[in-house]
Amino acid sequence: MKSDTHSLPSLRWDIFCRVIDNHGDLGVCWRLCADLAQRGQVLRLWVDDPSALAWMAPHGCAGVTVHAWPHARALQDLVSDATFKVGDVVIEAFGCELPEAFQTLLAQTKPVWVNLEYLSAEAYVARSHGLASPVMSGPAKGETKWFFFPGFTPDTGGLLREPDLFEAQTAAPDGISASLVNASQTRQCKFDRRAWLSMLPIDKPITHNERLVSLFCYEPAALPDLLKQLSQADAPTRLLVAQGRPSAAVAAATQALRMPSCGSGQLHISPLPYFSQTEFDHLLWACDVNLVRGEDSLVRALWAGQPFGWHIYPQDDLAHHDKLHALETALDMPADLIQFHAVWNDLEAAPLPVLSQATLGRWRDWSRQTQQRLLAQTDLTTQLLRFVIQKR
Ligand code: TRH
Repeated sequence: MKSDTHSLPSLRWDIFCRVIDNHGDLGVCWRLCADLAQRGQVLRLWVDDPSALAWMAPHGCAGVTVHAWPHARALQDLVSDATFKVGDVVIEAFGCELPEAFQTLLAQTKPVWVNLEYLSAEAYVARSHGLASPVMSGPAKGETKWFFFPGFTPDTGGLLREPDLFEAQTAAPDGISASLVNASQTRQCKFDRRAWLSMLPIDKPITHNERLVSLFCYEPAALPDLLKQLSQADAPTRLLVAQGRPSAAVAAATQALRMPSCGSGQLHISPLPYFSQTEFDHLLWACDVNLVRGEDSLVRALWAGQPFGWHIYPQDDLAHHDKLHALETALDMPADLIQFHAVWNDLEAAPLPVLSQATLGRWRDWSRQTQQRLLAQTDLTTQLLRFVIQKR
């Protein structure tokens, strides 16, 4: 599916990303690069730790080249290389400071310089989106950076959503999001849920009566409570656990409960391999409930349109509490889902609300309505392209 941004001029982009911890910084930058490239843009991604790309994007993407973060020596070489040209657009992701020598080059060629910020539903986002930030010191003194804030309302930069995302999803046999797509559009990419699940490299095949819950979280204190609840439920659940911190957290929780590592009662726990971002999307489309975390997987869970719980990235000063409340308000979450989030994010030490069929049914309705509402918003990449062209 072509979006109207395919007809925009092809620009050269330099995107800078520093991996702080976890996978979100690189995850967002990669999705943005791949989306821009698919719309005819040409990108260099400069990243200090590209190791996670080996599983996130094992096949790379035509139009995107990945480069080591340019430290002093490499920059000397760039500065003295007459063939090296700074891109038409420079993005510093999440306020990562550009290397000084690169700022010197940038001051000569004056690209559009954008600071892509973290996603939040808080009120400051709409106030700050699109504002100029004059550079007051350093080699690029006198230049202007522009703030670009992702967000959930039309007065923000929007959410990443590739033009073909809903075409890809519509082919799911359970008809996920079918109403969102014009049936006459060519379906380039078909997702067959049953076939996908049957190919999963896990310890035990999934049976049709199992409820599927994906788990991608940090270390929620309520995790043992969740495992206990699922093991005592009246229907079987398969918990599909992402690699890394989630699987370590589940191992600790089963140990604390003296539960076998594969679960007990109605609960079977299956560890997952690391997926590519495309396969991670498929996981979220295939599951009945998605427990996600951070920034990028939250957005993907919204696009999956299934009930979800969000484990927000915890901050030392508890700033994440306001961020969580802002999301709950912006998305008009049902009261019991807000309660689930309070417990799941350790804001309240109470029992986790029970994930009954009736509750999940209501959360699913809400989730699909929310998805439809957010689809009315212009996606982030389209907005960014228009913004950059306007500032050139
Ligand atoms: O990894 P995260 O917790 O990243 C966090 C958050 O973005 C947080 O806001 C930020 O401040 C912090 O990093 C520094 O969660 P997130 O954002 O969902 O990123 C995970 C990425 O990993 C996402 O792009 C999906 C991808 N992924 C895969 O591609 N395959 C997998 O198997 C898994 C588990 C994740």
